[in-house]
Amino acid sequence: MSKKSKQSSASLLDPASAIREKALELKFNTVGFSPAKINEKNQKNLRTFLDLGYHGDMAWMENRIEWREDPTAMWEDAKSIIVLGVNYGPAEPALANLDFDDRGNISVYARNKDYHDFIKKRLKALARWMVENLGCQVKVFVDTAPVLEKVAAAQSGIGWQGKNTHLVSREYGSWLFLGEIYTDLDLKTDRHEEDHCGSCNKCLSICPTDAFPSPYVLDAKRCISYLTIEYHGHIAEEFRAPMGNRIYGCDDCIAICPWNKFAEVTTEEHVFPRIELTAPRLADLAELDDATFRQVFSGSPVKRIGRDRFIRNVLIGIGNCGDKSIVKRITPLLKDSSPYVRAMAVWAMKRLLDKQEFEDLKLEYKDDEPDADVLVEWL
Ligand code: B12
Ligand code: SF4
Ligand code: SF4
Repeated sequence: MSKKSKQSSASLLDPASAIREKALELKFNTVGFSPAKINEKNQKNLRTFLDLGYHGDMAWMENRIEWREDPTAMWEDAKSIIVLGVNYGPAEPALANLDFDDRGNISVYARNKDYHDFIKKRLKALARWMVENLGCQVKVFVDTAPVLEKVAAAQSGIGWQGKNTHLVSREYGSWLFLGEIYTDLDLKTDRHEEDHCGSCNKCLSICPTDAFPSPYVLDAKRCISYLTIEYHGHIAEEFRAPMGNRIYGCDDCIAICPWNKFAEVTTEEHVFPRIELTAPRLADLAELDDATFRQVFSGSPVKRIGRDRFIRNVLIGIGNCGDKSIVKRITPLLKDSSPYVRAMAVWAMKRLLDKQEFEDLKLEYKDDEPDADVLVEWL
């Protein structure tokens, strides 16, 4: 019997085991199977989350709610969700950079290649294999589709949703990227995981912006990850000091989780930190123009937010760094073409200069400022 026909007959006998084996071969670290249903409690929670406006300006979360809460509304033949996790556990302590005020902290997942790209490729390879060997239909998703990925992952038994709402795994702690394959195969859930948070509250207490109204509930519009990555406007003053040097995303509530002591360091070279994205100097980042920003962040998820939003975040880090010597390097940004950049340049100046120096600067720049929001920062 040829290798292929041996494999096909094994697959026909036990599709779930064959899928798991193939997924591990394709460098997924963990695999689980969930029915293509979202339990009622989570359907209701999703609606409440949106009704309470916890999604902020992410209006796309209101689209296709019926697809998020019911996979068969998206695809009526869907019977199972195969949930796949990729371990991106860091080798170094994830929060170490927060101690270096003159450096920017980019969250662990964004220190090299964009995970969407390499995970999508792997999902497609697995899906193709399933079509060829199991004769089934498939659809693949990672992050951006109207899919409740953490809920599906918890239902598949690869982990549980912790009090920080993240999917926590006993083998990989907080460090799993998630991807899914919907299929018309009826695959039985063969794993189950309890909630192991117990009396721990570490993730809730560490949050710099107090983004958890209660355990298991995140008000995303207070979350630094939302503010630095998703939010297009001027970041409200109350969040700026707590942001510290977090210029892209935030890992505090996931890095603090005690279950990370069981996590393994990733072997995934796509996410090995690029040295220049690990602890870049804020002053150097502030000088990036559009072309150099694109060059430095080529292939990285950071590129998605564009230069202006990124420099907005960097200037908040600079306003928090306490190093007055940076003032010279950010002065040109008071005349930047983006009002978001100018506004945070003014705020950073206000934090770094003494009162008289700031007043002198105001005299020089304020009258030429055309934007009402930036004027508010001067005043
Ligand atoms: C929107 C989004 C965000 C938003 C909102 C986060 C959130 N918790 O929803 C923001 C921008 C803040 C964000 C941040 C991050 N994200 Co994000 N994000 C998503 C996305 C696209 C959708 C999540 C979603 O549907 N949220 C809606 C809410 C309703 O769902 P939920 O958080 O699971 O809420 C449940 C609980 O709150 C619970 N609940 C229990 N009791 C109660 C009571 C009440 C009253 C309510 C309202 C709810 C509730 O029920 C809800 C529904 O099941 C997913 C990808 C996807 N398509 O799923 C990635 C995803 C969740 N993100 C991911 C990551 C890695 C991050 C960050 C770590 C990135 C970073 N380093 O900055 C942070 C982590 C912040 C955190 N503590 O969650 C990973 C998580 C992997 C994992 N192991 O869990 C995902 C799965 C992407 C991926 N494919 O890997 N993210
Ligand atoms: S990612 Fe950071 S800001 Fe967002 S909830 Fe967690 S600790 Fe708070
Ligand atoms: S830090 Fe504690 S409460 Fe938060 S997810 Fe981890 S175990 Fe649960």
